[in-house]
Amino acid sequence: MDSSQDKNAPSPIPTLGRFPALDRVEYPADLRNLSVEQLKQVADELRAETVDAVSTTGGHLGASLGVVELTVALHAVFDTPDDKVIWDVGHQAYPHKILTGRRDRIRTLRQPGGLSGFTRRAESKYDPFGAAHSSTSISAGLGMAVAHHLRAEEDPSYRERNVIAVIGDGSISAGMAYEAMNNAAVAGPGAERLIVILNDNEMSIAPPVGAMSNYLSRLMSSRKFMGLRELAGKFVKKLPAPVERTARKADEYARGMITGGTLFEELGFYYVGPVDGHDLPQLVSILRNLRDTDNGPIMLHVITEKGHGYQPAEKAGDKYHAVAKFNVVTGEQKKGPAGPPSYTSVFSRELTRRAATDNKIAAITAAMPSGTGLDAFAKAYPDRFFDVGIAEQHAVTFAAGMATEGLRPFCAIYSTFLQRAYDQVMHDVVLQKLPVRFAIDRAGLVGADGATHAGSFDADFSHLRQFRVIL
Ligand SMILES: Cc1ncc(C[n+]2csc(CCOP(=O)(O)OP(=O)(O)O)c2C)c(N)n1
Repeated sequence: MDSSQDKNAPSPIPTLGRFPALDRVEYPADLRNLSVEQLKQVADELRAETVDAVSTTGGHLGASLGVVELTVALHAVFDTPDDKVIWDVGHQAYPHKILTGRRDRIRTLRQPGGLSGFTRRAESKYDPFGAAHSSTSISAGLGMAVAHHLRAEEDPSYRERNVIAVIGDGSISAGMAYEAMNNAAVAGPGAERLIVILNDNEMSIAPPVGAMSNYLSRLMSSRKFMGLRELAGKFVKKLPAPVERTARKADEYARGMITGGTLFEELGFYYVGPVDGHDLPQLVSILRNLRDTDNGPIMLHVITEKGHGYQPAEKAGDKYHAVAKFNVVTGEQKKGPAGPPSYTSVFSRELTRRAATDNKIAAITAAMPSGTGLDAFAKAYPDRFFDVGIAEQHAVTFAAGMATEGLRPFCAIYSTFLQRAYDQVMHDVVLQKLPVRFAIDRAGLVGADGATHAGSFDADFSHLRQFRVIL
């Protein structure tokens, strides 16, 4: 999507030097009596403020720019912080932080003593759940929704709340997201207040991989954007009686009863979409409908563009996923002084070199081909390279399976994300004495990303040597 031809195109950056609309919004309540036109101006200024702030701190820019309209619409429609908005991973929450009383500290992002680059419960009551490792939002949101119901049963003054989990198309590839969806339809009363928003920008850090990603692309291309007319059919209950029958047909069509349901409907979700995630007026009216329906759990499929509204980030989604400090006008990122070769580059070069003479070597990443240095290996040996998506547990056991058949798999995973697969390391690799090699990147303390990204348990791997697993 080129924003210069887009009807929802935000004002070009960096022409905005002042932020008259944004200046009047300290907390989400300040959005709730604004017209849609005024909200649009807030969104444009919020985008410019996000670019300007991240240019001075570095951080996750692309994902944040993609959800500016969604952030404004969510806070305008829902009664946050009592209604809960959970941002999966949390790396796209910079605009959310600006609108929730943290604008004055937004230029301390990722600095010592400053705002976290992710959501943190300790930082704000608008962050109902801390994140940084992906794919936790549906589980946490479901837990909150069910808990609200139980508490309301006990205490009649307690009001049940909407819970909104915003999850990306990359993060929904992880097993944990499916475990949560599998449970949502049967979790009992309260679960109907869960709204999952699938933020589909057809990007993870790298282009997303796997059957789910292909499925979402097909879903997107086989259906035109859902407009307000189709949406009306989704909410039959709210329509006057004479139009109900026609609307019910549209509802059945939209639910997939006539055309064949979506995967989400098969799992028991009420699927709505796809909708244009940069069309603020439409987002506001869709979210208002979802807020007032009892049809949940709901899956709202929103299409966005990573980096939307800032050309350098639109053009190179991968390079602007996370950025160093940069020049707003040119988009040029500041390079630090050259240091000694990194662990990543040495591993990348050496593995690629050895694979030339050893065709049993295979390499596995969980959605981080460039971060782990395996992109070079992928180019040279595409048949022996496997990006399994955000699926660390699967990556480890998949490698173990390969090792049983005589391959030499190298599993390259950041230390912090390997925490998710400790059971697989122990149960599937170590106890069976399978020669899987782990290249554990970003070990130890990592700085700006903070505690969630620290490889705090690396030292514990030393005891695995007794099992003669090569580490
Ligand atoms: C368990 C885990 N593995 C890997 C990562 C590294 N990571 C951070 S963001 C990201 C991509 C997320 O893609 P998506 O959910 O589509 O969100 P987008 O950035 O496109 O908004 C990855 C792989 C992580 N945060 N957590």
